[in-house]
Amino acid sequence: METSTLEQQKDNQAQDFMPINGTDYVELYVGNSKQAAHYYKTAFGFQSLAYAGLETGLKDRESYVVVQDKIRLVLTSPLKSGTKIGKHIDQHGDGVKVVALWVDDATYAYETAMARGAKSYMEPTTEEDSTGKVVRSGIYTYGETVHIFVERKDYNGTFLPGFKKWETPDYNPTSTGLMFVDHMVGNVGWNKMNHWVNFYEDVLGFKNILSFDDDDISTEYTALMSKVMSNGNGRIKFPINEPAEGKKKSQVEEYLDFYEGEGVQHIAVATDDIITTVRDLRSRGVEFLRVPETYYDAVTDRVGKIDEDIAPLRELGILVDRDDEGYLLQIFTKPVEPRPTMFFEIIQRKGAKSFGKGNFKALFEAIEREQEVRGTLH
Ligand code: TYF
Ligand code: FE
Repeated sequence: METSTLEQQKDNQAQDFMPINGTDYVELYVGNSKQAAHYYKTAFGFQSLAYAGLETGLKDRESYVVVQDKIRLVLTSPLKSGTKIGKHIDQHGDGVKVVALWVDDATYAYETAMARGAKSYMEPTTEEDSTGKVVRSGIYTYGETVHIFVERKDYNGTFLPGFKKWETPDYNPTSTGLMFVDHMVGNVGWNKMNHWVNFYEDVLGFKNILSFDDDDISTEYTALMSKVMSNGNGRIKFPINEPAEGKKKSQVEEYLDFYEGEGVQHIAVATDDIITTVRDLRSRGVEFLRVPETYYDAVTDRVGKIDEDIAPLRELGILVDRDDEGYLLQIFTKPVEPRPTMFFEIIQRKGAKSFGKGNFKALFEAIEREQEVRGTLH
């Protein structure tokens, strides 16, 4: 007997040995956390949330936490030389260290992942303050990136114990409409994609929901391969990219060179009004990649009728793609640090569960034009 999609979904969730509620926070190690927090407030519309550093008794590091709807970014810098954080920044530049996952039981998550072959980053640790307790534990993923499991069911504080509320009554830029992390992409080394696909399957119980080979995603010059991993309830989606041989250096290879290792390539954040969000972000100085005008001459033929007018999409450089279930709108920022490494994607899904395969060629050609300007396309 055939099982319906709904039954299948229930079945998948019943078998899910690693239930995850969503992304808890993303921590970036950066050269100047105070200024980075200002940038994410000013340019991206995040709000001040929490602080830990000298004023809370820390001696070696300082973190600012900013929030926008369900998205929490932690910006962390060292307060002295010779720290692990400082070494991370020296090797990689600013970048994502922690992709934290919200779970109901961080001890169970850790023990299960460890029994299934994970490498430990942090044993289950309980931290408390007057509002309750949080249990955190952590495992390594690709490169020096880690997943921290966060159990906060018995906690009522602002962010985590050890942080105090960060109040900035004189400066609170408005939101730009960013709502939650839709997906986060990892760039891994040559022929390492399947290794990390197996890691997410074996250790965390994720499933491979989509695959792109170098024929799907090759331009005249560069190529890459990608597999999208999803947890049981679909709230966590991690595409994994590896470089493929092309005539010139692929964007994944450029990333690996400049990041000096594997790491997070982009953070895709969801909005429910991409035209307003992108117009706002641009007015605040966020820089986006652009595809040629001719992209818009062919867009209606390719995706059919959509709710939005083409004119503002063309004006702002927003891309559109369709799959069996609906369509999506997306756009990519330029890298947000000096090295051509991490960037953001803004995405609005209107039914589509895919990742914009129909845009890959135009997008990757736009990335190549940036590589050309940097002198790294050879
Ligand atoms: O997450 C994705 O798969 C899409 C497409 O360098 C993509 O956003 C893939 C690779 C890349 C940029 C975008
Ligand atoms: Fe993406």
